[in-house]
Amino acid sequence: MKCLLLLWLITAVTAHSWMSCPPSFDTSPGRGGNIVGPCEREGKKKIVTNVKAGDRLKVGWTSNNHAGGWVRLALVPDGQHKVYEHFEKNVLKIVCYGHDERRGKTSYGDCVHPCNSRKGCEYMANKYDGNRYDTTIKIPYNLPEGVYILQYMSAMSAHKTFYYSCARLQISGGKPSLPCKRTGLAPVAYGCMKGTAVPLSKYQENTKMGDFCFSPNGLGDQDADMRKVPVNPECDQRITCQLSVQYKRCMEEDNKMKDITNAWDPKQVCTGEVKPPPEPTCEDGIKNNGEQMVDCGGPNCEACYEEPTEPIDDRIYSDLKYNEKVLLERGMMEVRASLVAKKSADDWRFAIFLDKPVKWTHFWNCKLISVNKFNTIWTFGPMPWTKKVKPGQKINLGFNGKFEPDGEAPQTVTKSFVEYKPDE
Ligand SMILES: [Cu+2]
Repeated sequence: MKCLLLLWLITAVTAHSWMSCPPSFDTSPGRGGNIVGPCEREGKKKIVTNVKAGDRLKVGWTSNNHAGGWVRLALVPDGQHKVYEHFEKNVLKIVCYGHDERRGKTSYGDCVHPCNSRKGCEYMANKYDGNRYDTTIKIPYNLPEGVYILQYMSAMSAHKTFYYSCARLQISGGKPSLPCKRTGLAPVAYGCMKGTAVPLSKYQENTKMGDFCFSPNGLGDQDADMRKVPVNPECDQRITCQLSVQYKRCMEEDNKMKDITNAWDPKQVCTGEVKPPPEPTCEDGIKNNGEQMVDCGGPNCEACYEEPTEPIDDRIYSDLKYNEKVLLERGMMEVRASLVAKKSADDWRFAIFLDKPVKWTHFWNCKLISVNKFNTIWTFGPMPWTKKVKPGQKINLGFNGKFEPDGEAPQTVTKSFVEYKPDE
């Protein structure tokens, strides 16, 4: 019985996934995933990756035939890495585990390793390209010089438990005096394929974003400079087809796999040039380039819809105060609008135009008239007690909403408050 149990344990820990970029605590051939955590066992020889404050670092993991789920990345000082809670309170971000996005290549939580995992010399430079088994992280500016442990945690595909993997980073050049208190949850990547067993909420349970500075002089957004070449672009997160449960199909899938000269050292010699992704365009099918929607709007592409204008003649207010408050890490937005009417009207419309989808969940002194399919244009009308407007009357409107907490705050492009005449 004991023998059987042991055998089961050994098979249970083979395959699955771990961090391959930067090299983890265990880079040995045939190692398995680790479900004990907070880190896998570390060998006698400690592998350290050297980075400086402000660097970008490629972080990748083996697909091992799996698809869907998330990866939580956290960073703590060496010595604090034996305790789960320390990682929970120092989360960097939650990103997609990945899946093969090519047509028909992913089914039932699996794809053929390496799936569409990026090769060495390529890196993720666009937050909407997050399904390829890697990401890059920003090394915070406010950490005292020393050794830190980067933790990977994922319950990919249909796995019911988390897998853990850690890497040792020597961080220098930080300014510990920078103040960067954060209270919210860590941002979650956009557009991830879900895992089938463990929901996102389990990755977020008891967590808090770490007090990290991502700008040289304060809080900042950790992915604002994602196009910057990471310090380890040569790192190939795929390792080899030997890890695939379908070795032959893996070899067919990506012939370049066999060119990896030292399969067990993920820090490969980069044979080609570092290949940053193509410059964003208005036709690439990705919401990038400051676009408002996919391939439209923003400073570089054509407008997604006709920009709203408020006809001066229809304006019925003299003074409009508009305050918006954004809780970036929680994905929450509040707007308070207060205005003073300058002439009388029997009915009115208040419209809010946003540069990113917001779902207004609560509003006061008004009712919803319409919203566009992108959740970016919202039109509200009066409640019975705010319908008739007299000169000098003050009207207060309130809106509470939610948005995707992917590190980007929505902004009001414009708003309009006009008289409404139904026969027009
Ligand atoms: Cu598995």
